[in-house]
Amino acid sequence: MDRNLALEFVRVTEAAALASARWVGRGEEKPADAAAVDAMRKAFDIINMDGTVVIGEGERDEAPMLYIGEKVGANSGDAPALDIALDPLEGTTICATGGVGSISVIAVAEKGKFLHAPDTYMDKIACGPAAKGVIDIDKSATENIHAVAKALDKAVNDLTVVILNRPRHEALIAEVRRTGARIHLIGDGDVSAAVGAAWPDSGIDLLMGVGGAPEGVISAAAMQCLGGDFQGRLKFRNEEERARATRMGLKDLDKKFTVDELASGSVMFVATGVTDGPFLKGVRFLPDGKAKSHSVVMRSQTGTIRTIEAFHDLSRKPSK
Ligand code: VTB
Repeated sequence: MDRNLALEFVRVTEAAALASARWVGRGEEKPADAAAVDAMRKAFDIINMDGTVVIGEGERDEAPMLYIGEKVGANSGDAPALDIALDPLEGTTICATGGVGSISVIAVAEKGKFLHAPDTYMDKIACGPAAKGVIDIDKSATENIHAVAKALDKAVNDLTVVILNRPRHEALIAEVRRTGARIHLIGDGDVSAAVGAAWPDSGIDLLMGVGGAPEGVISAAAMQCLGGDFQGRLKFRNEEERARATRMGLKDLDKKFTVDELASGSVMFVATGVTDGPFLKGVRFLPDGKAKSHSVVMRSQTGTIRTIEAFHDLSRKPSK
């Protein structure tokens, strides 16, 4: 995969982040998301690739743009065939409320290297490089917390676990509290939280609990670049969801997926902050029609992590 592409993709997440950042705190999720989708879709057209969306805004009949299976990129004929996992605005509610950790994100892999995850739930666990190999989603939260604390050479009560604040996590939260570990409850945005677990100085050591499966694949791509670890298991609420997973080609619906089974080969992860979060700052609108964005570009092949602060003159953007 051409390494220069990684730097091209940052334009795509920047465009989506700048567009949705206009909607921060306005209490409207749909237009915020639509702005991000529209900007991301347009920005893809300038990239020379034969891209296929494998994790996107939904199935073809439910999403007008960036649906699963949609072709993206200006394919000049000899362009690389790539699979794209994207979320133009991960954390629409965060954006609508001006909360913490909404991002625009794209992960890219060679053909067939992402799990084609259905839009169901996934039980997840994620940690940073120092604890890679010690987590196991089949073990109890208590066992995982003790294993991670040991790997990080920290006392358990110095560990911070991020969990989505949902009624379904009542028992998990109670168990984690019993271990003495600290908990950071989040309203949404478990991609930011998963990346945070592998990001130095984010204040997050571990992510646990059930979130979206598409977000799990995107998080796994980030972990491949950062050297962190991730495991997931799909969670279905009903037979319709199980049928959807089967339709997408999954055989063992109860399988424990390792990070390598979710995202493998040469992977790229590119994200731009919409609101401030554990690893990225949000968009700042500056005087004179300018704006500043903060992005990260990472590749699994080399492990290089670039953060990019960009100053934009919005009056000179081609889409204007
Ligand atoms: C999480 C969260 C996302 O979906 O994956 C969540 O990180 C899971 O769904 O930001 P529920 O809201 O039903 O718990 C999001 O909130 C939105 O994609």
